[in-house]
Amino acid sequence: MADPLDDLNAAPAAQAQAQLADLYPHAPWVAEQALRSRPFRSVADLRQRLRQAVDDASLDTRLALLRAQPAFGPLPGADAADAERLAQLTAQYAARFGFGFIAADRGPRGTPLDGASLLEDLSRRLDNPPDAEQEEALRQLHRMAELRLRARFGEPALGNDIWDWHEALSAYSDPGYAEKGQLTVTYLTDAHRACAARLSQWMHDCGFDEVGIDAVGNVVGRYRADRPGAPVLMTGSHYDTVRNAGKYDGRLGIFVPMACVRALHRQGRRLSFDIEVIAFAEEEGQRYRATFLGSGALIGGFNPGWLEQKDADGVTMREAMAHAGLDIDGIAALRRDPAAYLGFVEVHIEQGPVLYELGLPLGVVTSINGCVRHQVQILGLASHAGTTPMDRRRDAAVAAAELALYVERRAASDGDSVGTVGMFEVPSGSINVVPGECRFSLDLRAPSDAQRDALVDDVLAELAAICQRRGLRYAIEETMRAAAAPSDPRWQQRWERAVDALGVPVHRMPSGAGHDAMKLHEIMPQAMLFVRGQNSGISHNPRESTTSDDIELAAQAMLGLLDALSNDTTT
Ligand code: HGY
Ligand code: MN
Ligand code: MN
Repeated sequence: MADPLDDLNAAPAAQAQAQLADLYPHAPWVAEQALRSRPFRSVADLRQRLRQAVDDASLDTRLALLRAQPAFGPLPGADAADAERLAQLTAQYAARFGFGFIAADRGPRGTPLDGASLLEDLSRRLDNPPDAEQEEALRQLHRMAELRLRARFGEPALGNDIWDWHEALSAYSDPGYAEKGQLTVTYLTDAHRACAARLSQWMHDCGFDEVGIDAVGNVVGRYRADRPGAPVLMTGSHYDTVRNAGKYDGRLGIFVPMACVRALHRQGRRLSFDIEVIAFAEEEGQRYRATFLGSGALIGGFNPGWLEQKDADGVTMREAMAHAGLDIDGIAALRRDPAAYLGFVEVHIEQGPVLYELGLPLGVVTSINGCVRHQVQILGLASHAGTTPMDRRRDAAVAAAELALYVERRAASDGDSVGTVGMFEVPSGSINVVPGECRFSLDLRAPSDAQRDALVDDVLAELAAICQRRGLRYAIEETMRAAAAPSDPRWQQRWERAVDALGVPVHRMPSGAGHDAMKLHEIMPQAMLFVRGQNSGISHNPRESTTSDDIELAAQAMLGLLDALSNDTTT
């Protein structure tokens, strides 16, 4: 059967134009401009050329493109009230932005969106600043063109399956969250263990030769090489989540390699190395303060002191592990011998807006920011809110708030550091009591360890100064320290070549988020691939999203990397 892309590349200009004319309604110039770049290397290349044609156009031309689009509607399944609300909101929208509401009517999987989602999206986008909304409307046009191209060039089959796996796994959530339709899977809860069982089953179904759950709850799948005693490529990410999380953080880095192994298995192919896919049991440090526990155990970094840490219900990690049937004595043996490994690669959703705003599906990570976290307790004096004069208070919460403002100023002053007070609590506080105690967290990050440590030193010095000035005491515990992890140049280049081979522009970028790769970095070379997040890349939030088209490209990139590695006799 002829390849439709070859046909498009070979077609006379008028015929090629006719084939693409409906991609951007009432704007044939977009396809015309893109066709000047023929031959397209891939459908991804075609999509980028179409996007580039719009990006290269003048502001007036882009506005005219938006204004030329047909009116939005009708809402699927809308009743009279919805139709009325749609009419009102679209009128407000047009008055505010000067063009009609534009939205892809199919979601990240390519399936139809319901009326409620579309109305919610319209209502949310009404709050956008005009220039940001113009960019968003153009992104919607590109997404509609991408969906139309599926009709000609086929569905993203791998991407759709991977997307569906995320949906299925998100059915498991911890009590207190599941009932609210929220996704929270913390270390060794029943939901967490159900995820491990499901992942094990899927790995078996994908054709892994060995699948097991190790002594800390990692799910480990091994797909053997074409020869005995071959080196191992490790890949994977975490399956635990933050509270009220998105579905893709961590999990995308498990499912993409699983789908690659499934593809190899279906083709009856073996590579020159074993592939070890690991679903790390704990990275987020939500139930217990320990973080990167799953990947840390593989580098000999499991701290036995963690076993006595207690969760919010007073359950120790030791008790949770025993309840889960894990063999604590087997933890030390999990340490991997680096000599047996080629390296570690991780696919992860970007968790930020860079790729979304650049209009790129993939990014190659150059370095992962270093991070230090603390838990802090400030102690003052609880006293009557009505009778304690303002100059006689020892208010622990105000001191913590003063430090939080300092963290914001000080981190911003570096330009590329970040500082967050993510947890902030007045234990047993009352509306009419001056807070005598305040507990809060510190999360400080920077692209290099030296910059990170300078930030930490300054913040801790300010904490001491504030407490000194206000007559307060404080206690502080460092709960995590992860070194900045620059990508190994050879492995970064492997990702770059794999992305380039897809006809996707290679974009290099740092990671502000921490990842399991920074743990494996301590014993073997590593590099990561980022996948664009939808909704401006929001993450650690239920609106986290990615399309099956972008997931497809990530899977194809990984397959390309695996193939190239298998043929690379220098490894
Ligand atoms: O916090 C982080 O950077 C990661 O998501 N655990
Ligand atoms: Mn995370
Ligand atoms: Mn993550």
